[in-house]
Amino acid sequence: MSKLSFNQGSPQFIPLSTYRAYPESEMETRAKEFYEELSRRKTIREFSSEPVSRKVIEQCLLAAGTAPSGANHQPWHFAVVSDKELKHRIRVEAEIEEREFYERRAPQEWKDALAPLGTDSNKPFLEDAPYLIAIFGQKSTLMDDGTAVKNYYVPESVSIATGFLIAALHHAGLATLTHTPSPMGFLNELLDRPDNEKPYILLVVGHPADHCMVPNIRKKPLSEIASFL
Ligand code: IYR
Repeated sequence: MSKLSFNQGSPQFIPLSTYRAYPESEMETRAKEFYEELSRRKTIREFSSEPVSRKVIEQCLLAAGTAPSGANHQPWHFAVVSDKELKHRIRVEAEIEEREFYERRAPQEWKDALAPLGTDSNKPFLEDAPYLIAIFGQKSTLMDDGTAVKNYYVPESVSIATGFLIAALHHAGLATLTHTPSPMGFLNELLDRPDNEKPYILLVVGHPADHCMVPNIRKKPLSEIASFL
């Protein structure tokens, strides 16, 4: 019997009612259109401070929450930050780690790999963007009685939910940056998250700044990312 209220315990099955089938030609069109929509997404590093409706963010988080997860434990938490002072504190802490990374920790090979992206330790977007979403993975789920239930495939589950979130935000007309200051334990402290949670990604969300520039990079063609056996 599962202790988690969202899982029913002994198997309980209901008919699949949400699946939709399409004729083959429509499937091809839908697949192509979805690819075209996603291929317009670019990671940006120059955000405008134009406000974003909380409703849009909430709806996109619901989309992220539909992701599959190990044993349906949904081992994620999204800490949504819009408070100016808190964003400032996150920027200060992130830049400490980033300076350490760029000036000391990063091996030359890593710095060479980042050169085409033009990144450095200065992170103004952490204050410019209207929202920062810190994505935490939960090693265990804490029950009301204080006991902990182990979660499974946490990195996989959190990554899938993050992918859904990025796609949903893009679809809604927002831009993102998947920022990973490392280590980012400071997020637990600043955002008051418990020890069973580990920060995975700090997602920067908003509209692009006027005249936003992006690196001139490309995605690999199908032949380089897939094999059919
Ligand atoms: N976290 C650093 C470095 C960085 C690392 C990778 I891998 C990137 O794709 C981009 C940046 C930073 O945010 O600058």
